[in-house]
Amino acid sequence: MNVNKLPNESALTLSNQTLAQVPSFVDTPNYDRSAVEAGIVHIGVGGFHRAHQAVYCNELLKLANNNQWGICGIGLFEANRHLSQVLNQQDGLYTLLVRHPDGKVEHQIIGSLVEFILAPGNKQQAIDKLAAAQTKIISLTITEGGYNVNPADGTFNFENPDVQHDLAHPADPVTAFGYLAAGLKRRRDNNLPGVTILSCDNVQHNGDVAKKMLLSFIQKLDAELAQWVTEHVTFPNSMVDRITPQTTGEDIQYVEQLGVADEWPITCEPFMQWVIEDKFAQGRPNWDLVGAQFVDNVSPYEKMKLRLLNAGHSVLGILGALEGFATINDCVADATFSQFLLAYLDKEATATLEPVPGIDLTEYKKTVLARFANPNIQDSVGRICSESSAKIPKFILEAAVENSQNKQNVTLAALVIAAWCYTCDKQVDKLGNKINIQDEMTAQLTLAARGTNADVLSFLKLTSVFGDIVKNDHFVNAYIQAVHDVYTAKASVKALMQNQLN
Ligand code: CS2
Repeated sequence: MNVNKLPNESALTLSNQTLAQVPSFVDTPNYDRSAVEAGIVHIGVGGFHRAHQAVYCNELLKLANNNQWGICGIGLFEANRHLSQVLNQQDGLYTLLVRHPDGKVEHQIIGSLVEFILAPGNKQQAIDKLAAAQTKIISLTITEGGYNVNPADGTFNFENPDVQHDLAHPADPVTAFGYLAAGLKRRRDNNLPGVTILSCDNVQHNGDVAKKMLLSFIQKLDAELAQWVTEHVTFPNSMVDRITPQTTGEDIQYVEQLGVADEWPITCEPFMQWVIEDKFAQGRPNWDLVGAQFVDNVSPYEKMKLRLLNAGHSVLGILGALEGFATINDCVADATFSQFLLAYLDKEATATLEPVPGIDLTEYKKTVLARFANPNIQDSVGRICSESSAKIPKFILEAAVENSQNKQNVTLAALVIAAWCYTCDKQVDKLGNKINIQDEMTAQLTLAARGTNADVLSFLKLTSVFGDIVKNDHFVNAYIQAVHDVYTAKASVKALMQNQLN
């Protein structure tokens, strides 16, 4: 977070005690927070969770008889310490700024997060919470990379040193899987009923993936526990959506001008969507009363969202970084970028989609473009490009592989991957400015990309990101041409994008 604190003496420090004095134009929780129980434990309380699931829960808590569906957040990492301090000091309250394209801003204080545990230093407390009888749902936003999947074969990556640590020291976990295993073991040992593990990450079949990865891990640890989990725990798939940029110093100042001192407000777009498979072990909140959708099969919704919205973000982000654009709205304001994006969505992404019940894909794509264009969201290209090594395989490559198998067009995806290779190799945009992209795999990506001169396929041979796509001739042919074009154009990708449109 880019924090630029501006002390405003008269602003109210947000807490339970000051809630009643918050100006009336700010929507506040109208329910008794002291009566709310945390039936949901959520791992990974990033901005997205606070703009999405916590908001659905807040709306539901406003309706009668839903007190059991508050949230206890768990932060797994030391990096969550600041968040923990802020939330604890503000009694879990924070301000949501919903920014509309026309400049209108809705302000809302969200009260559904009633507890927060910083796991490092409080491991037992975190495990106790996962194992508490009151906990009916454990939800996750642990990021695409957090599922620890080997891209080459979809198996659990046991080589991860943190996983090895957790297998050797199951009572002292550091990974999400280690914590889940410890919490589930205690539930089983205490003869408690099972629980629902609800993945809210941008991963196709996120519930199935969570189940497969967790069971692989637990099987190694304790085969009987794995059997218990299979019988007692459910893993609904879900599709989640709301664009949530990183909080900035201006957001904090904006809230202060409203008269509220909130150290970590959240900004988001008006659009929100949540489609969930109705498969809960111990009941569930009626999120459908506040806009979520329960369905039997989430797959078409997930695929649509990942391949249109998330892929669209990566297409713009990767190409936009080379062009020197700072935000996604800057990218789509450029005609070549918006036309290229539409061409990618129409020619390469839509070709891989099945019909989605109740959704007109042409309309959906128009909405995606309009959402990206919202000038008040200012979603940074840096956020979109961060952790591309975990995102691009799921957002773009899976579709490219399907298109290759069907001998469909893959040249637009190939251009994006070639541009990503160039970025990892040279790390400067077309104006010569340094491109800084946060990625856990930066070292491997850079090394692989730097081999391109000697071996044009060097980048694609990074199997931990690309699986075995290098064996796919249809994609490889398009990629070789794209690498040649991008390296000749030296970061000036716009003309190459234009060529693809002619
Ligand atoms: C983005 C997502 O991380 C990304 O690259 O595409 O965070 C996106 O903004 C959300 O999935 C929107 O629901």
